[in-house]
Amino acid sequence: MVALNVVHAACPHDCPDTCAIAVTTEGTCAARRAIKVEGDARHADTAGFLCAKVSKYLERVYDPRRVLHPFRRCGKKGEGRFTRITWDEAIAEITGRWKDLMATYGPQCILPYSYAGTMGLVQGQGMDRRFFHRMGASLLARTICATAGAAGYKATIGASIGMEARHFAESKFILIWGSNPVTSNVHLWRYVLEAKKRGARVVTIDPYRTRTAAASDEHLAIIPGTDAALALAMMRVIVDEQLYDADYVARYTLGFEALCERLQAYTPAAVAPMVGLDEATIVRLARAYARTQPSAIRINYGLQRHAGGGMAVRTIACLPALVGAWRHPAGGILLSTSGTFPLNYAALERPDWIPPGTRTINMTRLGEALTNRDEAGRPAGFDPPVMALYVYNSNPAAIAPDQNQVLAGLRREDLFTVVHEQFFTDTTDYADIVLPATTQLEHMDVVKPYGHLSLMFNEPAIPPLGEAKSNSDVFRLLAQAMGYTEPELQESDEQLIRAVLDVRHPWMEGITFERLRTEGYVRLNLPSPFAPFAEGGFPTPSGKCEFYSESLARQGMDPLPAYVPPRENVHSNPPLAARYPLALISPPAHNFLNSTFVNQDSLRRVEKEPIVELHPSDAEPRGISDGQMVRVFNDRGAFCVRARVSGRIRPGVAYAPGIWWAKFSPDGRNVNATTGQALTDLGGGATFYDVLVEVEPLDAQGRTLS
Ligand SMILES: Nc1nc2c(c(=O)[nH]1)N[C@H]1C(S)=C(S)[C@@H](COP(=O)(O)OP(=O)(O)OC[C@H]3O[C@@H](n4cnc5c(=O)[nH]c(N)nc54)[C@H](O)[C@@H]3O)O[C@H]1N2
Ligand SMILES: Nc1nc2c(c(=O)[nH]1)N[C@H]1C(S)=C(S)[C@@H](COP(=O)(O)OP(=O)(O)OC[C@H]3O[C@@H](n4cnc5c(=O)[nH]c(N)nc54)[C@H](O)[C@@H]3O)O[C@H]1N2
Ligand code: SF4
Ligand SMILES: [Mo]
Repeated sequence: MVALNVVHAACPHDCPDTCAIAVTTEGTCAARRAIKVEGDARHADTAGFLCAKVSKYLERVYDPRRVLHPFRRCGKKGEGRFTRITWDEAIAEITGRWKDLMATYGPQCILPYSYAGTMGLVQGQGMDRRFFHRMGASLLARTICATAGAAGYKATIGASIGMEARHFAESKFILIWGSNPVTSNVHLWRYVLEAKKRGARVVTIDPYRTRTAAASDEHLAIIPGTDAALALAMMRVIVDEQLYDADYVARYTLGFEALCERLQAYTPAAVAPMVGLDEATIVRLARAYARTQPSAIRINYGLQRHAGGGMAVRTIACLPALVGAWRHPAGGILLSTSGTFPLNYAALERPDWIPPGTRTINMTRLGEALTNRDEAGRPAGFDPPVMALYVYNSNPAAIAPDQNQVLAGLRREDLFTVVHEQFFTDTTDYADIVLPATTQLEHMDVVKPYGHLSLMFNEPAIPPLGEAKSNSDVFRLLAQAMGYTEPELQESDEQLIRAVLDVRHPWMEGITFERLRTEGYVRLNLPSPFAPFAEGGFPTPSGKCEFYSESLARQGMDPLPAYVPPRENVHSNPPLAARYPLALISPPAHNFLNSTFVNQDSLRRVEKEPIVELHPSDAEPRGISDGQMVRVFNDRGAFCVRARVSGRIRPGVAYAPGIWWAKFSPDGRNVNATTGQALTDLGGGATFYDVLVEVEPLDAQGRTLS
């Protein structure tokens, strides 16, 4: 009889849901094979179902095109031609090259580059951090996704703590703001549907009629990057019409008078043309939001990928305190739950090993760092220059902004690039050495979610395929070969997990390695229902919800909520808009997860091909018809895709869902050929959706018609 076994796993992907997974295996020891991956029905929040992507996980794990051995480049950079080598050769070559470079340039010429290929604490931010800190490599500011919103939210609320997802089911009014949960947070959407069944009203604010917007009671198609102006006008109505909760404001907020002063400039009439909604709609929205308690806001990252993204999140985060929504567990706002987990990151990552004075390079500006040129082509002053890049958990050739500059950097003959990957991605094409990485089924981890409140254990279900090694295993080997003798660089995955759990905090009491491993996941010791700020207690310096932020003032920033317009927008930059009139946004495609899964045939078949969607009023004057090939371009670059013409996108906006690999794109470029390296106002974040472009039709031979 075949031995079947079920192990507890956790989805490692960059998705707020962090599903509890049950993996069924058959066979024993080295012959163990996974035969089923399904949702673990015991977990309350993820409810036993997985999204379309991860329910087909076995296709990914057992894909014959996986990287299963180390390889050395034999073609030109960008060609992706390799010959197989042994692990010993790979480790010796990498550490040999690093030692030589360090002798000439010092350790800061080495740049680690990683993001959220896995969100596991061990494989995502454990031994890698220890290793590079010990080495004294350049530090990487991991800003590509969430830092603007996190900084804005922190200024108002104090930390990434908000409503518990499950309480959305009892909300009476739900504002989905810059978020597309049907695609990117489906287990929250389940609770929204429950609320809707009980009579709640759901309003979605999004320039595109997403699946979420289409399923809402109302869709407000705002001009991208103008959300803070809308929130300020809503506050103005709420204050003018005395719809605010005066008692909550008096007890638990700071700076109400100053806020009222600030709101003077933001009448609904003044704001309406900026945001592209009517005055009456803004007034109606403000009244409904304030009067229908408990009201909940799901704010997500779509609206913070603009020049004023930090301030936009800060401003919207003021709303629930103004109307007293926090009094109820089903009222408030949810951005991310990540600040609710009081883990011991210092023990995990050993920041105390960072040599004083080590520089930090912002990952959003990878193109600039690799070419040592700013966007205008002037010397960028990186001293020492970046001479070696070690990429893991990321696919920068596809996902980083200003793709042309990134690729120019990756093509440098004198840049030594190592990429540790599960697949031959756009980035491995530029690698000198490619190393094979394990998948979540092949390594141990603990995953901290950002959409719910349980810590999740991931038991390895099967042994590594081929010669694949986990991130932590590779760093242990690299440490040995570099001659680093610290025992902390040889600790096991289990020891890393024990280190991060080693905290004295009431919310973590009793949450041990043993318990996580046995139970699969454990919810933090928080009261249920969880109403974090029902009686104030905000984790800000004042302990209150800060309409006025002294800490922003001290950084020389505006201490009050404000509207910081997009950099590239018809009102803020008319000369640029005259040349490039369309605002381009590129949110996630439904069946991909960033650039992950694009190479999985079953999922790519559903997405078909890269597209740009235009409103008929923008397509017609350009002679673009539905299904025609077009070129999307600005001063930074261009990409060619098929046009889709529909009323789902608001006029003046172009929608190009991502993140396609260049390899699967008609002209070897994706949307990031047009995005830029400019940063957000707070948090040094990326501004992927703050982009102006023009779109022109192509003829059947792919030539421009003009
Ligand atoms: N299926 C799937 N799920 C995912 C991902 C994926 O790639 N695919 N990615 C994961 C990751 S890394 C992240 S960060 C999250 C992202 O998930 P979300 O935060 O939901 O982010 P986006 O899809 O970037 O943006 C959400 C919506 O904001 C809209 N939007 C764009 N600009 C603006 C604006 O200025 N104002 C307003 N109000 N709306 C705007 C977009 O049209 C989009 O529909 O999802 C995660 N989940
Ligand atoms: N135009 C545009 N660009 C965007 C965005 C957008 O909305 N529009 N979104 C941005 C956002 S929000 C994000 S978060 C970033 C995402 O950028 P990335 O974090 O780079 O995400 P992925 O594209 O999913 O690539 C992750 C890679 O890690 C690999 N991987 C997975 N697990 C492991 C492992 O255990 N070990 C190793 N070594 N590798 C592993 C996967 O195979 C995959 O190729 O993209 C950003 N780029
Ligand atoms: S990607 Fe998100 S929804 Fe899909 S299985 Fe993973 S955590 Fe769940
Ligand atoms: Mo992200």
